Formats: sequence, structure tokens, C-alpha cells
Amino acid sequence: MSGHPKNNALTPEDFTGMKLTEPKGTAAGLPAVFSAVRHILDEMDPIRATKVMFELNQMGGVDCPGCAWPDPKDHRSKLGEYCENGAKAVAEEATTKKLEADFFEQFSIEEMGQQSDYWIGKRGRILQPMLLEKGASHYKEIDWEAAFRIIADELNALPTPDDAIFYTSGRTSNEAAYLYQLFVRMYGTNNMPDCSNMCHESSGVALIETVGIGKGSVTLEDFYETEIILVIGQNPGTNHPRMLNALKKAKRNGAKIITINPLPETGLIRFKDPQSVGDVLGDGTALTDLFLQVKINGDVPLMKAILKQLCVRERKNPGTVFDADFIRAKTNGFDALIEDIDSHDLHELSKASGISSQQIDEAAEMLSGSKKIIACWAMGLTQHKNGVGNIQEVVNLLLLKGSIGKPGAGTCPVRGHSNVQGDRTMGIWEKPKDAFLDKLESEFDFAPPRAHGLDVVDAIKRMHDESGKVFFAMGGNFLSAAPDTDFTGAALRNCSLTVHVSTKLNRSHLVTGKRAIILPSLGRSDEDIQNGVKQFVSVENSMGVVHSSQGRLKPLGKKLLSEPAIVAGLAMATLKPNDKADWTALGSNYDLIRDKIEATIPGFDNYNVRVRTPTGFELPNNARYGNFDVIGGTAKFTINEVPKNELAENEMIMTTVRTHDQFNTTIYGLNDRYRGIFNERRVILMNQSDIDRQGLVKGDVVDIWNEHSNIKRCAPSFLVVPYDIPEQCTVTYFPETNVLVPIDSVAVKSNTPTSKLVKITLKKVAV
Ligand SMILES: Nc1nc2c(c(=O)[nH]1)N[C@H]1C(S)=C(S)[C@@H](COP(=O)(O)OP(=O)(O)OC[C@H]3O[C@@H](n4cnc5c(=O)[nH]c(N)nc54)[C@H](O)[C@@H]3O)O[C@H]1N2
Ligand SMILES: Nc1nc2c(c(=O)[nH]1)N[C@H]1C(S)=C(S)[C@@H](COP(=O)(O)OP(=O)(O)OC[C@H]3O[C@@H](n4cnc5c(=O)[nH]c(N)nc54)[C@H](O)[C@@H]3O)O[C@H]1N2
Ligand SMILES: [Mo]
Repeated sequence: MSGHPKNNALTPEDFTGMKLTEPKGTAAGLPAVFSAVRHILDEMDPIRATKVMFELNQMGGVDCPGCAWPDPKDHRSKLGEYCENGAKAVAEEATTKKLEADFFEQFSIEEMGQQSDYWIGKRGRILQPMLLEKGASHYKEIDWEAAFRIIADELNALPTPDDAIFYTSGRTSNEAAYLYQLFVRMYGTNNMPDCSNMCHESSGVALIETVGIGKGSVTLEDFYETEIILVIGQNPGTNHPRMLNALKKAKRNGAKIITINPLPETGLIRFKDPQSVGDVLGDGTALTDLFLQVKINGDVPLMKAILKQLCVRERKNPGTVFDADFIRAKTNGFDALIEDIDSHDLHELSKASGISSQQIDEAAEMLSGSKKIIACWAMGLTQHKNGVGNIQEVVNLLLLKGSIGKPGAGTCPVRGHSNVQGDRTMGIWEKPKDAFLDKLESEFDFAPPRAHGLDVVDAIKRMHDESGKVFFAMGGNFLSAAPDTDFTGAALRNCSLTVHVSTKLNRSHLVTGKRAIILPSLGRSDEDIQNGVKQFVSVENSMGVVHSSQGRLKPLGKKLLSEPAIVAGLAMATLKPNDKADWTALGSNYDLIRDKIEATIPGFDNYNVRVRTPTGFELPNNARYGNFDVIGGTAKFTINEVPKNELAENEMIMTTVRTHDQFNTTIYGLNDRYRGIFNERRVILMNQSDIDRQGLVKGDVVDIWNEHSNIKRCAPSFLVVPYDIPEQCTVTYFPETNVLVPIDSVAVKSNTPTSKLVKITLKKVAV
């Protein structure tokens, strides 16, 4: 049994003083502006603040290190094309607080580990490479050469390159990611797990199978001419605030919005554009037309119920609801799909989804007459056992309506990290395609490893079961982001060496291998000058547009290196010289990296010229143009089972979400303003009837338990908060409850941890 209460040092359990208000009815508006300004000025002086904020998301400026929502092509607000949470992301990175070597002398890793993630993250930017020697209690400064030497020696001492694991988080630029994967493959492994494995992997798998491309098909312009937008399992008001501008414009152009979520998320109800005087003074724009408050993991039965009601209408008036021409010419599997839909009982589907047949009918009515539908989704669909099925069921709807491959319609998986999509395009993938490896082979004259590598979950299991691995992370916070924190912690401690290329301190630096190294890198907003020449990098947004990003702020310290320079340094220390890969040149002149990308990855012709145009360029996208040749010419309908989530009397389902004050494991503050929860993260949101049934009252303290494959896991000390959520459904914040997500509870086919579906029981704690 693991995770006994009060014996879990991986996440401190102190309460911070909860205050509750009613959830907000409107997102953004002036409170968002005030919040943004406060966060920025907490971290830097007004001159630096003004400089960075005016550059953010401008053409040729800094790409926001927050989410991957695209920038408008035409009009970009002079006031700053950013949002409250983009401002917080920049403030966090562009802070002038310095984390120098004396800090690490003062605090042992144990002392730091007892602090909250909020405290840890707020210490400032790491400014020099740090080494934790075997058995040592404190990190000590080390120079770059020595750090590279240690890592190279450890890597070269491994019995096989497959004993090393190279993680990537999605903030890494195209240039750094490409160089990194090249180094890793020249070293000899495809063990390249990335944050995608925990994020949109289910979307990638689902979409490749059905429409032949693992990315979304829509562009921003499609939002302006669509008729219906579905927003499923996504909280854009917090996680993609600039999407609300697109939704507002869509609404003004006549679109209707259907929202599918267990929570009535504020951003989807009403939005005040902080940059529109009319909005700020008035009521703003009502966004959602139909809110379907689905049970957690009730999406497949809900989609099936809607499809069923669409079938009824199509049968009544043949040719008016489905797009028969599209189905005939461009799809396969239609008859089997209809047979499956017919086999389900509407009443059962309604019960399983938690949505009344009347509301199902309303949704069907809205969808039946429209021909242009966009489906947006995020983690509410992907992080389930049937994450792939969730998305494929949505694709079924789009295909029936012919809503893919034409303007105003298509798939829109809304990506998380600002360059997570670009990293995959660059080859950060544990399952690289042979065609790509062939290109690397001929361009760089080496034999890339062909066996597929480990993804996040499999890498954790391998590190857990076999000692002596080397774990290297390009960004991110692996320990806290991964499932089953105790298990993952044990896995990292089992390594001979753990290395993190990081901007800020996080918990992964504190739960380490026998030895550990922190390599401090420049961030997106930092100026990057190599041999006297200003460099820029490029990123790909959620809609497949590649554009440049140039940092403008003077770096806080002289010892910071850029990510490409770090990879180059490491490659030179580790690999035998290779005439075709001049690491010194590549690490200091990013045009040369882009030339190599152009030579080995389709869609990047003339990269160095096109990336210098103000709005960048679009990558090829077969689904956008209704071309399904890569999967045999037709898109595929799929049959997806209705999940069975049987719960015992006292069991509930827990989903984990982000607050309004965090970026993944980086905690900007302790408030979740829109949900009316202030100054506390250790909360569990519950339906009042469940609170009553469990004999609890608001503010009670409970331990949360999960039992899976005979292992009991516990997240101690959470405050009960009544909330508008379906019965037997509960919500907690990520990463505090990652201890409860079992390592072997993963999505079928995508292997994504089921962070949105954890069975729990509660135990009241006497206080
Ligand atoms: N400010 C900020 N921006 C971010 C991030 C951040 O942490 N902070 N993270 C970035 C990253 S990496 C990502 S991946 C995205 C994440 O963006 P989101 O996916 O919006 O993030 P979550 O908070 O995980 O929210 C998931 C939503 O799904 C709903 N949900 C939960 N379970 C279910 C279900 O079973 N069915 C349905 N239909 N809905 C469900 C929740 O109520 C919630 O509204 O945001 C990115 N942008
Ligand atoms: N329970 C639960 N778990 C989840 C999720 C969930 O919804 N629920 N969501 C999952 C998702 S969608 C994702 S994407 C993962 C996120 O997993 P990760 O990407 O691993 O985590 P982050 O918190 O985004 O990483 C933050 C760290 O990145 C480093 N960093 C920031 N900027 C830079 C930079 O420019 N360069 C470098 N080198 N380092 C930088 C900083 O040191 C910071 O501490 O978590 C997953 N885990
Ligand atoms: Mo993500």
C-alpha cells in the first residue's frame, strides 16, 4: 500500500485559508486587466513590463509562452495581443527575481521540498548550472563544461542508449526541438516521451486513424463563417482566453455555441472583451446557446444520443440532415455506424450521459439544419480511458454532416503548450515514422535507431522497475505533471542521473536520481545573441501556422545558454564527431538548423524566407482540404463503446482541472477567480446532494482515496466545496491530486493517463 496519509512529502498539505464567493457570471472584462497588471508588476519593473507586453504576439515579436491559440492574421490590437493568463505566463518567465548559487547553499533539497509549488516557483529565474552530488543535501554551482562532461560520461557508460530517457515539454522551439531529437537519435534511442503523451495524444491517435492527420483541420478564419461551434471538455476562459475573442466574432456573425462540460465554466457563459470599450461598460457577449452539463465521461453516450436524434430527423426528411454526397464520396463505414446507433436505446444513453432527452433533442435540432460545424475540445475528452473513442465519436458527427474539409467547418483540438504541436512536427516522438528516419539517415549520414521508444507512462514504469537509468528533460516538470506521484518519484529516485533544462525551479529538481543537474536556459522572452548576431526561433500554433518569435529582454544572467546551444554543447561532449552535423555552427546560427529542417521535414520549403514574413506560413493539412489519400482515400466512421463506469454507493468520479491561476504545474497564485474559490488549492468540488449523502458539510476536511489493482492511494486533506456539478462527479486541482491517478490507468491506444477519470472515496478527517 502506498501513500498513507501524512506520509506523503511529495506535495505539502497545508491549507492556505480558503475564501468562497459565488462563481463569476462573466469572463475577462476589467478584473482581468487588473489581475494581469498586478501579476506583471509583482515580478518586474514598469519599463521591462511595458517592453515585453507591447511585443507579445505582435508580428515579429515574442510568441506568448502560454497557450497555443493562434494569432489573428490581420488586426492585432496595439494594446497588446494578449490575455490575462498570457500576461501571467510572461510575468512568470520575465521576472527579475534571481535564483543564484547562494540560494542553493541556504536551502537543502529537503527543505525546498517541504515548500509549496507556489513558493518554489516564485523563487525566480535559475541563473547558473547546478549539480547535486551523490548523497549530497545541497545543489552546488558547476560550470557548463563540467556539467556536459558528467552527463556525457553517464550516457556513454550505459549498457545501451535505450537506458536513457529524453523528455520534452511543449515550450521548446522548433529549432531546439529539432536539434534535440537529432542529438538523441545520433546517441541511439527513440526514448523521447513528451508532454503530449499526457495531453492531446488521444486526439492525435483518433484523428490520424479517421481523417489521416493528427492535427486539427480548421483555421481561425473558419470560426468567422461557421454556423455551430461545439466546445467540449475545454475551459477556454482560463486556458485559452484569446479563443473567447474568436467565439465572440463567430457569434456576431451568427454562429451558435453548444458547450459540453460537467462544469458551467465562466468563460463560456459570457465574455467581456477587455479591449472593447462597449464590452467593458456593457454586459459583454453571451457565448453559450446550449449548455449540456454532461456527467464526467458521459460524452460518448451523449454524442451517440445526438447522432440517434439526427438519424430520426434524416429518416423523416431524407437528404436534409446528413451530407449524403460527402458520405458517399469521402467516407467509409457509414452503414456499420448507423447499425450501431440504432442498437442503442435513447433512454439508456440519456441516463449514461446525464443529459435529458429534451436537451439532446435541442442539440440535434440545432445541428440538423447546419452544414458548417466546428468541434473544439481539450483535456475533458482526451484524458479518459476511452479518450480516443471520445474524439472519434465527435469525428463521426462531423463526417455525417460533411463538416470537414470545407471552410467554416472541421476539427479543432485546442493545444496546450505554445509549441507542443511544433515539437511533434520536429520529430519529438517515441514512434517516429520510417520516412522521417530515412531522411535523417541520408542528411546526416548515420543509422538512426528504428525500434520505437518509450512514452511517458512506459518510461516511468521502466525507470521504476530497473535502476540506473539516465533521465533528461528539456523543460517541464515531469514529477508533478506525471500520474501517480509516489510511483513516479520512486522511478526518478531510481535513476543514476536526472537532468533538467529549466528556467524556473520546480519539484522535479527536488526528487532526483543519485545525481542531479539543473541546466538554466534562456526563455522565450529573453534576447538570444550568438556570435554577435541576434537569433530568433519559430513555433507552430494550434492551427498549423509556423511563425517566428524573438525575445527582446536582456537576460538576467550571463551564464544562461539558449536551448539550441545547450543541445549542441551536450552533443559535442557525448557524440563522436560527425562531418554532417557541425554542432558548433548549428548551436549558434539557427538559420542553419532551419536549413536542416527544410531538408528533412515536408512542408518547410524555403523555411528561412517564409518564416521571416510577418504572419509566417501554413503547413500542409490534408483534412483541411478534404483529402484523405493518406488513409486510402476516405475518412473513417468508427464504432465506439459506451464506457461503463459502475460506482459503488460511496464511490465518486474525480476529474482534475487547472485553476485560473496556474500554468500546468506552475502556480501563479492561489485563486480560482471565475469559480469563486480564493486562496486555497486543496479543495474538492462536489454536488450538494453527495455532500449530504456522505454526511459532510461545506468546509469539512477529507482525505481522498483511490483503489486500483489492489493498490490504495491517498491524497490527504482537502476542503469540501459545494459546486454546480452532476451527482457522483467531483473536481480537484492538478497537480495536488496526481498521487491518485494510477500509473496503469491509461487511455486505450494513446496510453494517456486518465487524469479526468479517477474513481475515489472520501474519508472525513477530524480536525
Ligand atoms: N492559463 C493556462 N493556460 C493553459 C494551461 C494552464 O495550465 N493555464 N495549460 C495548457 C495546456 S498544457 C493544456 S493541455 C490546455 C488545457 O486546457 P483545458 O483542457 O481547458 O484544461 P483543464 O483545466 O484540464 O480543463 C478541462 C475541462 O474539461 C472539463 N471536463 C472534465 N471532465 C470532463 C468530461 O468527462 N467530459 C467533458 N465534456 N468535459 C470534462 C472540465 O470541467 C474543464 O472545463 O491549456 C493550456 N493553456
Ligand atoms: N492530473 C493531471 N495531470 C496532468 C494534466 C491534467 O490535466 N491533470 N495535464 C497534463 C498536460 S495536458 C500536460 S501538457 C502536462 C504538462 O507537463 P510539463 O510540460 O512537464 O509541465 P509544466 O508545468 O508545463 O512545466 C513547467 C516547467 O517548465 C520549465 N520551463 C518553462 N519555460 C521553459 C523554457 O522556455 N525552457 C525550459 N527549458 N524550461 C522551461 C520551468 O522550469 C517550469 O517549472 O501535465 C499533464 N498532467
Ligand atoms: Mo497539455
